[in-house]
Amino acid sequence: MQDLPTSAFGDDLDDFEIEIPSWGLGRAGTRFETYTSDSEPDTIEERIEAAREVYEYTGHGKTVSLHFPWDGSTREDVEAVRGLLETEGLRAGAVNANLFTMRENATLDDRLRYGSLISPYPDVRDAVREHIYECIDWMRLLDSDTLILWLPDGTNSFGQLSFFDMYDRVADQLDEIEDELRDEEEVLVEYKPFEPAFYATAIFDWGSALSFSEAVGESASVLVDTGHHLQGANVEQIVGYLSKLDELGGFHFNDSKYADDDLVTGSLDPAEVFRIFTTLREADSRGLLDMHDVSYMIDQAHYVRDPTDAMIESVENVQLAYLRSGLVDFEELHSYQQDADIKGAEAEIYSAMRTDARPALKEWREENDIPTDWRDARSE
Ligand SMILES: [Mn+2]
Repeated sequence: MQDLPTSAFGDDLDDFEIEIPSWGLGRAGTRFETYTSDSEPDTIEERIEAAREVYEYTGHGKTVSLHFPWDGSTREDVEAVRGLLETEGLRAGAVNANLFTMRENATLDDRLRYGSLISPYPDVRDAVREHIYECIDWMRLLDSDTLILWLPDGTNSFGQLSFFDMYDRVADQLDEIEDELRDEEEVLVEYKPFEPAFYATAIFDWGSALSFSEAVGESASVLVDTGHHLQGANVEQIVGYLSKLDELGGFHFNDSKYADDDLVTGSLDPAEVFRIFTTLREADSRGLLDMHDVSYMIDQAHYVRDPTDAMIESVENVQLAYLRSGLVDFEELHSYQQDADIKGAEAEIYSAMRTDARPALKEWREENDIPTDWRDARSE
């Protein structure tokens, strides 16, 4: 088969952007141990340098998603982060408020084990909201317009907390937080079925996230983290329905086998990434959304692989799936569907999915002076 040129795939890699998470460039741990060495980024300076490397080798990832207080705990720290990004030719992406780490103050102490916004302690809830307001302030300092909230909130037994209080506390406080945002700013509500709580999670699936994002207002939409689903969940269908409802705000890409495994995106199921992008392109072709307005991010943690290598590979897998999805002809597909021609519809999908997009990606890299073989270059 002849290699297809980039133009055959829609030629829009230039319009595509994906954010790199600062936290994903450091060494991750398991619940047993964190095997650190001197080789991986440790400080925020080193993580931002690593992000620049990802950008150099992939042509994407110019924006870095930040996590506070991991990336800083004062306004001065955030100003320093801003300077570091500028020095490396990068910019800030979404700001993530960390609602699960204890701070050196009397309020955000070990009572956080009972949750953040659903805490039974009013002073804890207030202090958590104050941290979120601080993150909104830092988001502006960084010229970012996106706040991401993932609540580490839930319970470990039926009866620990009323579902009704749980719902009301989340809804009321998200509403207050949304009121702080300006028109051009947005908050993405992320869901996850379990962990750290193992009985009931406050925002446990796309339906609950959707109910909160609809309740709190225009600035809120849902963030889909591919690893935040129970086994067998049809993520692309969730993407389709959220697009239809104009409630799809963004993505966290990663791959998983069992749960929130945070493996290299597309390493186990590259077809899922293809199906997600194909659904987004169809939504775009139907005028439901502009697929380039969706926030794409990688969210991974690596305790075996070199985190920077793993991040580059993830971006590459996303680029390949994105390109392949550009080959689907939705008019053709739709006409097969209308005729109940399943064989024709599947052939249209398989033809795109099985096309090797690597030559086109190589061509795009050459055109943009991006090294075409990072595997060799990084091992030198
Ligand atoms: Mn995530």
